[in-house]
Amino acid sequence: MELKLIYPNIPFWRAEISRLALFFGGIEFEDFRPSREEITKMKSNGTLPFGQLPVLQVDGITIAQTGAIARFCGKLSGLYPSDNLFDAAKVDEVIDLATDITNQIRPSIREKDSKLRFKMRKELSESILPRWLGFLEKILDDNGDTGFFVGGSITIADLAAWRLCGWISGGIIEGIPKNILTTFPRLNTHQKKINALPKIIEWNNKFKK
Ligand SMILES: N[C@@H](CCC(=O)N[C@@H](CS)C(=O)NCC(=O)O)C(=O)O
Repeated sequence: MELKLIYPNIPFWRAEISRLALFFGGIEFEDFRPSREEITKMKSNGTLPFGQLPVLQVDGITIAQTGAIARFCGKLSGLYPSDNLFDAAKVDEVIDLATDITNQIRPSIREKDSKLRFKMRKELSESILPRWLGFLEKILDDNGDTGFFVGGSITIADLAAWRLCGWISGGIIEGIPKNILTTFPRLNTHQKKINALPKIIEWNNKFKK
């Protein structure tokens, strides 16, 4: 099976979840990271069914939507529960939550007026994100001391939440403090746990500048 995953050269969770799932599973794929010009071209020549990225091409046939791609890659790599409907649904829940949280932040990224943007980021930091991150914290809490979001081992839910929280607390979204996770002990520990996985270290080293 020939796999080509298409997303810009940034470690955003929407693409990293699938890139990493394939990497963890030792599954070969083309990690195509198009330039702006290439994206514009793909938007106009029909390569992107919904005009959005990521997309995954499987033997030349396109799958769009982050969750669909992630589940496909997770099933291939053994990072998506294959024999437990409940666990599979709980993994989906985390991925959908990551989408909801991203959608809370998105309007502030699109806002051109810096004053307004700052105001939006203040509200995100002080009330919106603490509330939504609290939902992620609760899922970890409900899963006991495994340290994972679902079941007793890593799934694509952990990859999604890890990269999402890494983005939110990474200091790159101006106005959102780096210490935003400190009041969420389970999420904090989860970040450290995933960061320390040998496969994650190996992956990060590949892209170190
Ligand atoms: N529903 C889509 C949303 C994907 C999405 O918003 N992708 C952004 C990049 S992170 C994009 O392609 N934006 C360009 C656009 O919407 O024109 C998914 O789940 O994959």
